[in-house]
Amino acid sequence: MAGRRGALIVLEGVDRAGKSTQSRRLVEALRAEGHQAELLRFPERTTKIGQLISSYLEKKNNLEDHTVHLLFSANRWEQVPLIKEKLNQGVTLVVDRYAFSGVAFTSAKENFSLEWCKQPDVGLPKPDLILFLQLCISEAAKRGDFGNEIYEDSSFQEKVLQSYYHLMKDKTLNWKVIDASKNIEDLHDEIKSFAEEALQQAQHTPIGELWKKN
Ligand code: NYM
Ligand code: MG
Repeated sequence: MAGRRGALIVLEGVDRAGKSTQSRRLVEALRAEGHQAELLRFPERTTKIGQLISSYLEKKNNLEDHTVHLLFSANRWEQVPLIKEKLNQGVTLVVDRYAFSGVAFTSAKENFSLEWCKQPDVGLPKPDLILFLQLCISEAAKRGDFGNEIYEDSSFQEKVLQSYYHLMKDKTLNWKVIDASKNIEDLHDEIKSFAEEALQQAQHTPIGELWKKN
């Protein structure tokens, strides 16, 4: 049908909550139902900015904390033309991390306020749905070792989780909290039904702007 846009669906959560697995599963399920759906992820490591971020995460080059925060944001902005084009073409985008990861991870560092961290991402396309895969850090740690990247340790992840809880108080956003300790299938079923609901609602609402007061 002409004019139908796709939905912008974001998965968030601490490392090892299952975001990547569930994002892929959701795209497959939506396609199987005949929807157009594509997967995006942030950081998108393939661009020039993404390569800088990737080598920072791999501890191959150090970057000043504000600088890396702005690079993560720039890495989202560089995809905005594509995001808008796809949504307007009717493609639903399932996004593995978005601005909420940006804020949660940087604000877990000393001397970074939530407000400062949000600013560079103000005005990004607003997600129609944010699925928060909730898992406590001790459970996440049981899923095997965290990797070798920067931020991958339990005490930092605990701070990240607290930052997410602050972000979730924002009732202008459509957060759905999901118990990520469930098995993969049950989690998938729950995520799929929230996604279907968001797809319906997106048809009747224009693409919004994240964190804009209006
Ligand atoms: N991360 C991710 C940030 O610190 N800021 C951001 O804006 C984004 C999108 O990158 N530990 C962090 C969270 C992860 C790390 O993500 C890499 P992944 O999903 O492991 O590739
Ligand atoms: Mg990771």
